[in-house]
Amino acid sequence: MTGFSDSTTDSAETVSSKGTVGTVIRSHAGGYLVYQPELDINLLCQARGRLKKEGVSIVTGDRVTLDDIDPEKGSGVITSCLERENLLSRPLLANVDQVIIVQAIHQPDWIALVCDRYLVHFQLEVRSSLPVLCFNKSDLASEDDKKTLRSIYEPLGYLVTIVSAITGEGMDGLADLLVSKTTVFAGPSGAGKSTLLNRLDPELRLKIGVMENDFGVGRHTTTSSELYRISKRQLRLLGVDEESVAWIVDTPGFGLSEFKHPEPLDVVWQFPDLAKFAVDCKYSDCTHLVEQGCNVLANLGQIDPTRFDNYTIMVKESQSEKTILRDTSKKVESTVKSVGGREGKAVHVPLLSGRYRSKAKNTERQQLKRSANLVEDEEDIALEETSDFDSSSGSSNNQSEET
Ligand SMILES: Nc1nc2c(ncn2[C@@H]2O[C@H](COP(=O)(O)OP(=O)(O)OP(=O)(O)O)[C@@H](O)[C@H]2O)c(=O)[nH]1
Ligand SMILES: [Mg+2]
Ligand SMILES: [Zn+2]
Repeated sequence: MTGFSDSTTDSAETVSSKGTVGTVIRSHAGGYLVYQPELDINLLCQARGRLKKEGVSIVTGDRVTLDDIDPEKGSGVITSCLERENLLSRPLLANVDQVIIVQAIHQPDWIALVCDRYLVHFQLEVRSSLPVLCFNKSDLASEDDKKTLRSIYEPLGYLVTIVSAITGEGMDGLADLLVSKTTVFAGPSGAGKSTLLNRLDPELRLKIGVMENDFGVGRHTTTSSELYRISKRQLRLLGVDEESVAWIVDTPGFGLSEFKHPEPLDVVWQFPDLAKFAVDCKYSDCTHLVEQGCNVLANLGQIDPTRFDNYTIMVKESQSEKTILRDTSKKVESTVKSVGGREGKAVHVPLLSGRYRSKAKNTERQQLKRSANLVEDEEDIALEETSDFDSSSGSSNNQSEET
């Protein structure tokens, strides 16, 4: 891991000049920890006052220019933030090269819908690279389980890697994927993300969850995000021969409300197995769920039924999210009304607040409808998100709110 180097005064003078670049590896109240590669040093930095005044936000992963570096004190000043390649919303993180979605094969059992939710989310968040699928706890899995997982996702174009953080199976292949990149490890709580990262570099000493029961449902052991550097030495131990480092980020599992939804008509483009038929669908506004003559429905025989079910659930969720947003914006509009004639002569006056008038029947009805929809949706989700290895594991896991 990164340590303070024994830099000389010469190098201190060199880096004092404007334009030295570093990477923010952690931000916290009152400052930023910035890695400066030429000095191989972590610096505790403040943002220049001007940046604060201009409201420039700096987040973990940002590349920043530095001034007034003092290697002895380990301090510096951030003078500007370089343009970002991308920005993840959760965790708030800039310049991510790839996302590895980690799921346990068992304990907790792998769930196809959860897997598809993570795929769609990160395809939307990081458009420059397809997520990698990493199935962990191979020590608990049968050869059939592993074959099943490969047979579902490899034909869709995803890279599938099967590992065990406990036995070390597949870890060298995983390390190869990280070279010279910034990689986010995401996935359900209890999948073993932190354990995997500790196996990649034992010096990280990330906190690991203690499994509650035999089905091992985790409870968000990881709560904040930071960029960690895996050293050349550690990568060499894992069989990587390139002279390079890797940056990795551990993240906590998502709650259901944290997944991103595309517009209902765009969900299909996040499912490559459906998209290849959707491009030839003759309707421009087709959800590919019910329409007569839809080209996706005409080719259902070639689509994995579980994937199609998951697609259906996500379109419906996206539709109901849109309805809620529309209802909310109608409510905002209806707080102003236009009085006093047509064209330009009308004035807009705020409506009396709810306190001063009786509740409109319509609003009440909408609110009731909305809560009924939500309850129905949540029940559907809870019912649907059960293990997809039921037959092999002999167990059935209800999906908890936090995945
Ligand atoms: N059998 C087995 N257990 C594992 C493996 N990897 C992790 N575990 C166990 O799974 C549990 C959860 O591991 P964590 O690394 O905390 O999981 P996480 O994905 O980081 O969870 P959150 O931080 O809550 O999102 C721990 O008890 C680990 O010991 C593995 O390869 N095999
Ligand atoms: Mg963790
Ligand atoms: Zn269609």
